[in-house]
Amino acid sequence: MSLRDALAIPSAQITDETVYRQRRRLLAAMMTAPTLALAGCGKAEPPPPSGLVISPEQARAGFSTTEALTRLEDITSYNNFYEFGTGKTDPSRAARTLRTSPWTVAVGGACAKPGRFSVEDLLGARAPEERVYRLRCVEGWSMVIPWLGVPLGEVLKRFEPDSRAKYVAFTTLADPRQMPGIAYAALDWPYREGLRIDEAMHPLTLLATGLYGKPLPQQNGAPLRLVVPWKYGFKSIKSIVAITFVERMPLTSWNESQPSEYGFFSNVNPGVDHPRWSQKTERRIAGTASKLFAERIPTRPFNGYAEQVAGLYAGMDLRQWF
Ligand SMILES: Nc1nc2c(c(=O)[nH]1)N[C@H]1C(S)=C(S)[C@@H](COP(=O)(O)O)O[C@H]1N2
Ligand SMILES: [Mo]
Repeated sequence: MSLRDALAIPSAQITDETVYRQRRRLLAAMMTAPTLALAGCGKAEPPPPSGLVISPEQARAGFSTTEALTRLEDITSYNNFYEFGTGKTDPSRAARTLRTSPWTVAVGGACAKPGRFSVEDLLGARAPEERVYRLRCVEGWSMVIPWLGVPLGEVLKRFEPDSRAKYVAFTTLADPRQMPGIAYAALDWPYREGLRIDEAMHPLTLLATGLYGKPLPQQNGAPLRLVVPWKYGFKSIKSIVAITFVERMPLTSWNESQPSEYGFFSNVNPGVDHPRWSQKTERRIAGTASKLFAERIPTRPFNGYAEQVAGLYAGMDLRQWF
């Protein structure tokens, strides 16, 4: 069985985080199995602290990391999803009522094959793959999350964007009956985000459908959310209902609400501070440390993905295009 096959264990078989971590250790053992067979009764190398198995290719591509994972409990109870309230624990309680099936996504704009699609049809035949990414919120905290998803570029290609498609705009559901936060003008609803087409097509950009081997919890943006690991977390828009290819830089919710604080690009950049807080360090909520005792670590340019993405911004003044 290949590593890829092993990771395709149906999500229904994976019950919780403990099982997920055990599965990673099992995979580690399988990777060293040939050596074991030769040695007869040898002992496998202990897995890295997180239990992750990272191939050099995955590491080079930025698709995974050996950094300690954030606990499932923290990923699902410390959220930003303003449609369900602005408190960190609001979404974990209020989003339980979000109906994620059936769910349709409208794809349109500058492309040859627009339409309305179920999540299944949108994703096509491609099986979700695992990506372990750092998530850095502009508020100064970060997590390490094992996502499941499909590269966004692979999905977008099927709609045959044309030469006018310079950007891609995304929209979140805005249903006041399901989303109590919509009653408050925290943002101008619906939540909107956007990427330049080359950012959208970059292999690191993920359309996530799950985490920790299971479908996405509602508070994390079920059934379908964007994950752009080198940008501040607010670019990773949740519960997407529309994807539109556009010619001009689209208006995005945070940029619209506070243009001097939140730029369109919003690449993680310790050299450019937010007007109200420094971006030089971050509280890493991971491993056994709870959110209260999270360690402060230096923030890296492009959230540690500079090798993979810095080239997208060659020649751009990143102070001007923050
Ligand atoms: N629709 C929508 N998407 C959203 C948000 C939101 O409020 N609404 N918050 C963003 C912010 S600020 C962050 S940091 C991440 C948090 O994702 P998580 O709760 O899954 O960690 O989601 C982003 N996507
Ligand atoms: Mo955020």
